[in-house]
Amino acid sequence: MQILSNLLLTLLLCCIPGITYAQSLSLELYPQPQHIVISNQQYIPSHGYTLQGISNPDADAVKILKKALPFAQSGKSLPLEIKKLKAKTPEMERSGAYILDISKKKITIEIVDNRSLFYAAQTLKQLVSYNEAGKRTLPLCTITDYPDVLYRGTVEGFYGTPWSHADRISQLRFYGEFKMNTYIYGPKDDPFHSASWREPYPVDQANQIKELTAEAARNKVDFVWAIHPGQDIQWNATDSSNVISKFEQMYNLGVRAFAVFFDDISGEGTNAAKQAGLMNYIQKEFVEKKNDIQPLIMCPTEYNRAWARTDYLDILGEQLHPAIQIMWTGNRVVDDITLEGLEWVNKRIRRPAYIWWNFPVSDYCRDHLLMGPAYGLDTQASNAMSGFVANPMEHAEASKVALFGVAMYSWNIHNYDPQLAWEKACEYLVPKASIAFKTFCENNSDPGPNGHLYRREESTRYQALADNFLSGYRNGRFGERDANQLGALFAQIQVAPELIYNQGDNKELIKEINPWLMQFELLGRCGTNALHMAHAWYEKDRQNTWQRFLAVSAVMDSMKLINRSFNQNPYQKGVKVSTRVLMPLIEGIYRQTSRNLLSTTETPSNEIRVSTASTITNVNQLKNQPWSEDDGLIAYVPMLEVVKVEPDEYIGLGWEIQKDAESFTFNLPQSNVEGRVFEWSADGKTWTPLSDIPADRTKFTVNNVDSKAHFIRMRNNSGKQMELKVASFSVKTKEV
Ligand code: 14T
Repeated sequence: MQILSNLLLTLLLCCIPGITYAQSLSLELYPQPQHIVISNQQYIPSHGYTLQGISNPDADAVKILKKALPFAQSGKSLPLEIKKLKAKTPEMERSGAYILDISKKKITIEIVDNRSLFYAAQTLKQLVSYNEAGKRTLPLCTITDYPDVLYRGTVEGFYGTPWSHADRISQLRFYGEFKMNTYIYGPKDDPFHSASWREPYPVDQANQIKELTAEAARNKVDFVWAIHPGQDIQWNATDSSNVISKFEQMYNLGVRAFAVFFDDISGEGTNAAKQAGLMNYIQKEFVEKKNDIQPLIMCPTEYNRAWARTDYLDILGEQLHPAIQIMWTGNRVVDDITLEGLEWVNKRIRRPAYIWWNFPVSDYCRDHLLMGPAYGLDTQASNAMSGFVANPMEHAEASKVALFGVAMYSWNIHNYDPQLAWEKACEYLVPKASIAFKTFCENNSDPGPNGHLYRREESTRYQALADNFLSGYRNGRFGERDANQLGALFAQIQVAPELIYNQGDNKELIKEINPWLMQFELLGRCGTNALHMAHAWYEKDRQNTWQRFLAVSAVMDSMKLINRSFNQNPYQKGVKVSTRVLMPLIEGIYRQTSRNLLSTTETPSNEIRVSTASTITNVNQLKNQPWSEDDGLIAYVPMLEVVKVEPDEYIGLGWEIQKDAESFTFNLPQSNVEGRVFEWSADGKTWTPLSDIPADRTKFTVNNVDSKAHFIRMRNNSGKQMELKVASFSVKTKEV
């Protein structure tokens, strides 16, 4: 009925001269409103406006309105009427829904709540433009708008350096501007959230949280404070009241929304019935008693489909109070979001899942930036989720590129266009050098190989070009047209950082991405030299080829230096740019040229020394886990997650014949070390126990490993499942 009458209205309006129905796209509103009826007329208000209608309209919204519109000081004025919205559909009853009508005689805003007025004001702000005479103009239109998803925003849930106070303030304002209403506070490395969850915050940090709740309220964002107690919680009355007293402290600081996270833990804390019991207790003893608190949120232990192998989710579905929301990352820890996957989990948890999207979080690929579009989100899923929050990078400003997309998606799902959102985000963040910034972002979006097997498109516009050019060059040709296009690209890349530095608008952003900007400039230089080098070789100019070869080598050395000097975290050290298409292209040209120069007859495969070190394991969860080799140290890349090792499964490393092990180090935090054996082997078939490892240590170094050893492993010999974390597992080797 509603659709029909909308249609009729639209048809009717189309018949009136001068009034047409247009796609909201032509209005350039972000996020895109649900329904717009617009005339092609711009209107210059003849007088200032005066507020009418409901008393005490939201002060933050009024502030925005007063900035956007001319307001009457005295004398003649136009009415800006604010009234209660009489909803005809359930969507229009949602918090934040509004109708904004601009006619020549008045502006009317119909609202559900304060958030509605605030959002209507944000939309109005975007509608105002200025004519040549500098006068404010407005389009005559009616906008009927509501969010597709009830809770939209972010979860600061990553490992690594938590966001700064200033970062968070800036985020909250950004969310308000683009109609996101949720910020879940849960940085893994805040001790008062996780490791020391029972302790109250010290005064200075408590004050900052108080400021954040106030800033959140001004931007109509729910500040959700999360606790992560699962690693050492005791299922008894003392710890139940410990959680409540911590929540009380947070309540007194202004927090009105709460979450409990049970992710990435092992042992007793993972019990579904106990978790549900605690959540229901909080619901009854805290939420229902206060009655000004938002619905509780929990992050389950089995928070993605790949890990949901037991009846854990069914127990939650049955026992958890229906008002409590359950978070979910999708089919895997880091993955796209599909309707099918949502329907699968919703059936089990008996409620629509609250999506925790692990993008653009980069705590598993810390040497990369994820600056690409937020894509891979099902546009048919609007009724299948209660919330959609994204876990960002520790780089707060840089995360806004993806978060802008999250705001667009969660407000208006079926009209979501990831590419458009990405472009608008770049223009919004770096308005004076948006082209340079887009160049930076489109070539820095893939995480590289990682344990989650999650990859993103990068440099896709140049993929075919790069492949063609390189295969031609390997076959003795020089694709001139391809080279010209690639040359133009590398020139653009080289100047992009300079343009971004000079526009000076967003200092914080520049600070965060500076090492990658430096690297990106070098990439441009390196690419240009590589193309010149290839051309010189093709022209049979050996001397010039050598000269360019040395130039490329020098730039590559500079890149290595940056890689070794900045972002030296213990996980994925360094600074990598454009690793998917452009860096491999340059390396390919370089390698081919070095073959060309060193010997014109030699077959290529001989001179690349491939390391034969590798991980050896039959634990499924570890099979994709990358390892690193640096200065003779062969190591698992440290992992954050709990690994389950079944009886007779093992974790190990192997290395090549030319190397001897000097020492072996492990750090495997685990609840139970019983039945664990460490073994070495020369051939990977017969194994000998490593003596002198104390039975109770989870951390140890063995200094005299047998020189015949080429494999070392830890095997579960207990007959029971074992849980541990791979904080380190490494062998120090030397060449023999
Ligand atoms: F709670 C969750 F929904 C969740 O995603 N937890 C963590 C999260 O804090 C982290 O930022 C994210 C991305 O690395 O992944 C989750 O934790 C993991 C999971 C893994 F499988 C960390 C490392 C892993 F290998």
